Amino acid sequence: MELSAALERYYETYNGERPEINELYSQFRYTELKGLDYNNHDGTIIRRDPTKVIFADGVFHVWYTCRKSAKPQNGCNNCDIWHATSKDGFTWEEQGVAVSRPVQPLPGWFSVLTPDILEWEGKYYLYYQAFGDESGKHKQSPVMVSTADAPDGPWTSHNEIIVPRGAEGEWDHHCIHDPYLLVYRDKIHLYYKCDFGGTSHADFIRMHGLATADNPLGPFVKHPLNPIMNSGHETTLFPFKEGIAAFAIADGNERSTIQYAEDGVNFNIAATVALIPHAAGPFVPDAFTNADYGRGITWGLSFTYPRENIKSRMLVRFDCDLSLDVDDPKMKARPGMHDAEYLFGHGLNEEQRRERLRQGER
Ligand code: AAL
Repeated sequence: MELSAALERYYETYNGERPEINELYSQFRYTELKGLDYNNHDGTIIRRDPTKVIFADGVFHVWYTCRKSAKPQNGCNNCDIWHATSKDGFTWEEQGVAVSRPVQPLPGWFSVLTPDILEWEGKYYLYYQAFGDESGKHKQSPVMVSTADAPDGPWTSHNEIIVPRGAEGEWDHHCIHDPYLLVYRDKIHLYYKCDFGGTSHADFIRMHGLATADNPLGPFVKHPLNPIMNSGHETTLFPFKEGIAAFAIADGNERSTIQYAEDGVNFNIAATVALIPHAAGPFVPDAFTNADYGRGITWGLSFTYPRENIKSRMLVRFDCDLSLDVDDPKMKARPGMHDAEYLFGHGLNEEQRRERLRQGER
């Protein structure tokens, strides 16, 4: 029987006939972390962009962009990469700086941020954006790496660019953001995001690319099909069944979706979700095991801003059920309505209201 486009998609694209049984659909639940101080969110301490969480030596580890300053500051300038550990994923103990800014003119002198972690042959590799320019503009941001024998460091910077920006005119000319590492099909996979096409944060087009390598220090070879995701902001991916699942966060026509690529390259929408975690750094037990059948994720860290200070940033925990080993129907249930207070909290602003009242008068 001939199928409409919608029916074709219904059978071919989704992992189940209803979201409730779609393995790549989940709600997201959030919890405030214990143990990390923010000076009452006065803007003198920000933490954001967590790596994926790993488990080593009996504890969970995470690294993240952090800035501690005498006066409140906005944006991602003057940041270093910090490290925290936890026994239960809810209470975290900050261990201090893992990687600090190198001296000018080395890439990263302006800020080192948005790290991710790779474990490879018993060593640890932190990859991060190396800003040499002012945050908020088209930043000159290639990827750098530091290495250590243990998660607690000490970290040694390789001080060379590991993934360079594309040439002028190429889609990834302006920056390589959000490096994200997985070991898949015998190769190190480094997914990344690039901003292009616009002039400011508000009108950039954002897409994701892939570079692969046999060695953590490279050479990383960019995939000929790049960009391989047309939407999303920060990169969050995990091995799932034979392929790779990815969050498309915040930007693009396919934002707020979870996507799946059976080959780690050709992504399709697998589910549309609400409250997707920003810069999600999940705990991915099989991130580096070269698994031929990925098991998925149930929690991780993410970041947002505190109600007291829209310009500040803080880490939070998210939970979900995107795992083949867990079945939590509460995470799969149809989301309820929002109450009126929540809806009115998303009301028109004064200008929009005046404009609509004027239209009503005509
Ligand atoms: C983030 C990431 C990158 C950008 C900025 C800090 O959320 O996409 O890291 O540079 O915003």
